[in-house]
Amino acid sequence: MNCIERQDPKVWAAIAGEVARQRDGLELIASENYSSPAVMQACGTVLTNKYAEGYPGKRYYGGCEFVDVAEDLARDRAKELFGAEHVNVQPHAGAQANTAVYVSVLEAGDTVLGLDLAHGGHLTHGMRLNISGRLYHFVSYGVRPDTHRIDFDQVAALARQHKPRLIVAGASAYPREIPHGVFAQIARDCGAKLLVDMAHYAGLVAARLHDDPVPVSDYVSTTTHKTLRGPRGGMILCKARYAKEIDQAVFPGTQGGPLMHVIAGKAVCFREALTPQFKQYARQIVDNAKTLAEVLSSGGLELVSGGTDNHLILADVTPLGVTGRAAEKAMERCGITVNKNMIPFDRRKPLDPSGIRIGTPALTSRGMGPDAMRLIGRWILQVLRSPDDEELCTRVRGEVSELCCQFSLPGESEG
Ligand code: DSN
Repeated sequence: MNCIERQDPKVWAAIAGEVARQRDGLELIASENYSSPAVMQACGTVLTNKYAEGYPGKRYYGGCEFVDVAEDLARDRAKELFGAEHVNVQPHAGAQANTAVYVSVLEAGDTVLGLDLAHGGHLTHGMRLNISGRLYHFVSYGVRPDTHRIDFDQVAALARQHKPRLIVAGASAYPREIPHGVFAQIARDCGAKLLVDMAHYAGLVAARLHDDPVPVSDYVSTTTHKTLRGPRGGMILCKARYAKEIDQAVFPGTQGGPLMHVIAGKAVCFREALTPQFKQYARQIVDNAKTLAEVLSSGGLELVSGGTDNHLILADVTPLGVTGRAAEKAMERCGITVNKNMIPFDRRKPLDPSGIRIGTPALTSRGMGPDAMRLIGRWILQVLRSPDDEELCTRVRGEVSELCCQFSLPGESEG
């Protein structure tokens, strides 16, 4: 019995339930992953006890000599991994990373271009209830109706018309590679700065499989827990000339004490991402997504943009006579976890949209490959064609469990 179980059985029951859920089900949420035991151990250390407001060598508290080592390791490794001139590893999450960039570049009321949430953007790219949309004047660009690719003619026209101070590129539900250089040219032409939010595909950038935003952008923000497979957290990369303003915008601008245990986890993650094995892992994420996309598309799902270049698939499920919400629920009952999602030009509402978003980073971390993807694709199609068929659901649930038994969670087989 461990000490949580002994002291607090209710919390332990929740943790144990989640362990079983993650082990016995198929995790296909595009923004989730399984971090390594080393990353999780770093996050569960005494570093959580330490206050360290400030930066290595310039802290507002004594006793920071060891956390300074951890933060320097994280910064140096992130710089090496992404070829960045400056890195801030303190943002608690991607939303905080984006907010800090906004605080450093913008005044309230300034104009910013960002991808429409309904076309694959993110809450922090100007959604009206988010602080980004409340403080700044965001103008949304979208994807083309025929190709579902970013409409760069529209981006350029909006940039000429609105003369934004900042352009935000990057997405959370966009299945194609983003050509960051095109954004950089548009930003240069209108005198704007460029922020690329690569949270979803940072692992693919680290593995040099996706167009690299770092050389062409002023700022790059990311989370560390999606394709990058680290602890839950955020990070900002920028040109050296912006280092002072970015560091000030994170602390004391928008955050207090950094989460030093998580920063240690980020350092461990970046070291893992520098290995050839990580590159192989990232390649398999994309291969798996392409295989799954082919099966789903040939079974009648309409894929946004017709397929995928990265770790995710956005599928219109309505051709099978089911909505996004019903699809999510039916698949969940069978042990397959995805999220309902708006598709571009969706006629339905966000709480019951036409689509689902499916991602392969987590299952790839379990070691699953194309054979498993083909099986999973067939199960998804069967369930979506008959979402209320209890007998089918019981059979698929059993088959999902059998597959999960063959692929342990990262580190589990090490005992
Ligand atoms: N909520 C995350 C996602 O699922 O894409 C983005 O922050």
